[in-house]
Amino acid sequence: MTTAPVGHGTMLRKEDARFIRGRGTYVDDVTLPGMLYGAMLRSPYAHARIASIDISAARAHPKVRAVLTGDTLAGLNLAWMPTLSGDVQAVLATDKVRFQGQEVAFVVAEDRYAARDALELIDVDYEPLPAVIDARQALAEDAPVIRDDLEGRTDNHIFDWETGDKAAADEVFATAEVVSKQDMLYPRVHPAPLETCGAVAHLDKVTGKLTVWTTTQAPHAHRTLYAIVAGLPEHKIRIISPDIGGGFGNKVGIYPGYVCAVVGSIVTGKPVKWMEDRSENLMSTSFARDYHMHGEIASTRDGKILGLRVQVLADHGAFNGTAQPTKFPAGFFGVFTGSYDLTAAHCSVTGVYTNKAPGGVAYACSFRITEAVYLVERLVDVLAFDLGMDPAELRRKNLLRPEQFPYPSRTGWEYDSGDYPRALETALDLAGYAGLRAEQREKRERGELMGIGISFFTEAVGAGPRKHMDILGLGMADGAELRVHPTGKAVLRLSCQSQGQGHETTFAQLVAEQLGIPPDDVDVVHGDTDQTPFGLGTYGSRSTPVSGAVTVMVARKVRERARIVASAMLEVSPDDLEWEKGRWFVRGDQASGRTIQEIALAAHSDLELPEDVEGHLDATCVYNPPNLTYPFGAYVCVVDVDAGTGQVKVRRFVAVDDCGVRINPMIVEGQIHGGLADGIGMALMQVMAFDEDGNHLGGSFMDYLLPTAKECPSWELGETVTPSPHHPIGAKGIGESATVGSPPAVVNAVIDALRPYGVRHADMPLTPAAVWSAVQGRPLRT
Ligand code: MCN
Ligand code: CUN
Repeated sequence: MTTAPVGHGTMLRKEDARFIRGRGTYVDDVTLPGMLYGAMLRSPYAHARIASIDISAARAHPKVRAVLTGDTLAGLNLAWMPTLSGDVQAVLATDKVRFQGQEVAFVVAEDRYAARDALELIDVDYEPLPAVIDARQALAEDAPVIRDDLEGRTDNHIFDWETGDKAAADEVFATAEVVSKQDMLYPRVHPAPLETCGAVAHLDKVTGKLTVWTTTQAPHAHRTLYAIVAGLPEHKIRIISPDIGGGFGNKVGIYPGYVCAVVGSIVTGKPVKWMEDRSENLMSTSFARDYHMHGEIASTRDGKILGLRVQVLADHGAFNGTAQPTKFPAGFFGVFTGSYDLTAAHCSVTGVYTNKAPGGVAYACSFRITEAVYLVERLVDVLAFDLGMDPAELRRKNLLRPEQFPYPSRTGWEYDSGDYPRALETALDLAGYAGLRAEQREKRERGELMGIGISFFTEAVGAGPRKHMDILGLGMADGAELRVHPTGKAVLRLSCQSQGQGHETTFAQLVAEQLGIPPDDVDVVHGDTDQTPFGLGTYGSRSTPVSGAVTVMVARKVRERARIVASAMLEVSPDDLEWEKGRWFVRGDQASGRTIQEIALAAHSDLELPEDVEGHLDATCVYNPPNLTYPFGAYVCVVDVDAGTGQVKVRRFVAVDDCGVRINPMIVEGQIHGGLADGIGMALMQVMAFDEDGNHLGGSFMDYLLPTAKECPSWELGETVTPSPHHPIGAKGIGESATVGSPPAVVNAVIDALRPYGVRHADMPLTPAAVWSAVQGRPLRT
């Protein structure tokens, strides 16, 4: 491994010094004097009316300090809170419970064990109601109405949304030589970070300031939401996001437990910690996907793809709590035309309520691009199946060509840059595609099942632009502040928030590259609203596209300030100075330079500066991106399937990613490794399943399976580099690419393996039972 002392390039992660020694500070490590502990009582029913709640016995417990119910909160006008999608969600249920695991009462006690014990003393009288579990039944005439709290509500419909040109798509389909159709489900899954969600809330009665240490990917957005919900001014609220043990989208929203910890602190006058356990995390926090999709693809007989038509039924659970920009109720599903050159496309999405946990994005989703990529990549393979064509050949024929960029998509997106054929060829070469097909032919003759799956994806990451994208009215921009100390050491303050992505390293590298100082001389501060500039945080792989851009800009601003100081030092006009990494020098006189460290010190000295120049190098910036960045990639997966047991073994996985310029290649590869493992998890083993009464069947890691090293091959990575034309260093996001791109590659490989049985499609997760059923011609329905 090489180490680059300055600038971009692989260097070990600074934060690992504390993480691998167990020295991180996570929310549950925060301990305050006099701190109390909260525990949440949750509904055992998916749908039930609450007749009464008796908390007298819990209150009488000697260690209990407070018991909150929906009624207590209603008195404070806090029983309901706004969701990120403009709906409301019960903090503690007042009228009904609407999913199993919903929050009903909150106990604050002197220790965790007493708080848990006291939950058992609460007596809730439930009147069970029929539950809506299957989204396909949600709009039935006789379906129970879940959200009768909303005025005038007589059904479970949330929204209808469409994109593309319906008339143009219908015309293409009416005349197309070939139309292939497929229903498919992207099952409900969960981001399942190792650290569950929690908060320590402390309202200081003297200063009136509320401090919340909490698991959040977006501290500033959370602060504004607390301000709105609690009616406190923002400067009286401080959100601290300490080390985060994985987010994967799970920590974007605000959960009832956080609000209860805050109210618990207000009521008791003490700090209150609430930390959910694994089952609570899996059962009640943001799920992901749950998209029932019907896709149609039109093409010529020789495989020129002409159009796509898609209908989606989106299961949003009991409260519409999905996190995505306001104008996009289906997230960025609108990029479902993927990486292909086609004539017309149309899609409609209908969102419905069901008696399941709220949420809807999360799990490295790029705002629903995961679902979109899965849909189009399965459809292309279904078309290849119907045409009897090689799936690599079919993609080759239809991928966008480099000269089409910037490419205006059929659904209104502008792909910034790409060289798709090169990425595909690189992946096929690395995989040895022709050789694999030859091996597969031989194996098939011997009756062995081997499959080769390809996927090609395009993502749109880095939300803003602000004029198109906001969350609850907050435009999607980010700030950065760079302070340079007299000795030339620097502090970068950011609005985004690492959950394991290595920001303390890569953002230091960005500054180091711009200023020509060692990355170790740059301290990165994030995750504390009192110490960082406003911005919308980390999700949708937006940190590099947005915060990364503003970091480069603020460092360049510092460099320009340094130029003015250097010109005073050297007694020449700033125009006569030239920059070389780490120093300004007089053009034509290399020896004349001043290093950035010398300049920083001079800026704080008695050096005479032009009147309009303050005496330091510090700068701030806000960045409102002009467009998203569009990373892409080509994946090839090779599987062996045991026909007798239905067991799938992923034997090889080749991933060629293009995220433009890479700041730290090692970190980028780590992001890709993680995402590829996610893909194996979703494709082969993960689903949040429910029985017909709405009982959650995946409340532990015994039932909801995470992939381990045993299920993963040794990843084979390749790369191409197509810079983003509008990002200051040409970087695009990478944090979700592999999670987005890998599930269809795995599924396509398994379906390819099952070709001798005539299998054309089967839904994820392709567990041994699902594979076996598909082989029997009776695909499982989740
Ligand atoms: N990077 C780089 N060069 C690039 C692009 C990125 O060196 N061209 C680096 C970045 O500087 C950063 C990392 O790679 O250190 C990821 O960057 P980016 O793609 O900008 O993604 P974010 O930092 O915004 O991270 C969010 C993304 C999301 S949305 C999910 S979900 C997810 C993911 O990151 N959650 C993760 N990866 C995760 N990785 C870990 N370990 N933990 C999570 O919770
Ligand atoms: Cu959608 S999961 Mo990530 O954007 O935090």
